[in-house]
Amino acid sequence: MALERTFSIIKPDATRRNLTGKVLGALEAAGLRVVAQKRIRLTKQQAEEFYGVHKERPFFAGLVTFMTSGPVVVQVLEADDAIALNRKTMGATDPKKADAGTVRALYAEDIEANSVHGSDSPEAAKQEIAFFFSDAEIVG
Ligand code: FUP
Repeated sequence: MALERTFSIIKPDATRRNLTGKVLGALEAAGLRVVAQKRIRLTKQQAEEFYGVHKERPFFAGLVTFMTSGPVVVQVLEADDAIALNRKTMGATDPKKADAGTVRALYAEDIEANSVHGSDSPEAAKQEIAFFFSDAEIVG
């Protein structure tokens, strides 16, 4: 297994309910190490660009409104197989379908306000990390 980095967001529904620490604890308990982290408020332009692959989907406008509705915590996480490990720890997009004990099963409100984002491929991870962090901000 190779040491890998992935990109993660603790979303506005989680920061609003003061769950940043609970979510972070679940990620760390799974073996993911935080190597970069900052709390920011996404602009509409950033949210639209970040979720650009979904721009033709019916949920796009609602997703952008939600993602800009409050602070988020953006993170770079490191572990062996970090991308798959983080996806497994997050659970399915729809919390009703998420395995018991996953972050989304525990904390998500619904399919939109689903508490966390995690990159779904090495290409996405590279692109998403570079979207929010400079090399100097990542300290392994
Ligand atoms: P995921 O990779 O699990 O975050 O899921 P997707 O990339 O498929 O979706 C990205 C985000 O779009 C989800 F986190 C929430 C939002 N979404 C909806 O609001 N409604 C949907 O039906 C599907 C996704």
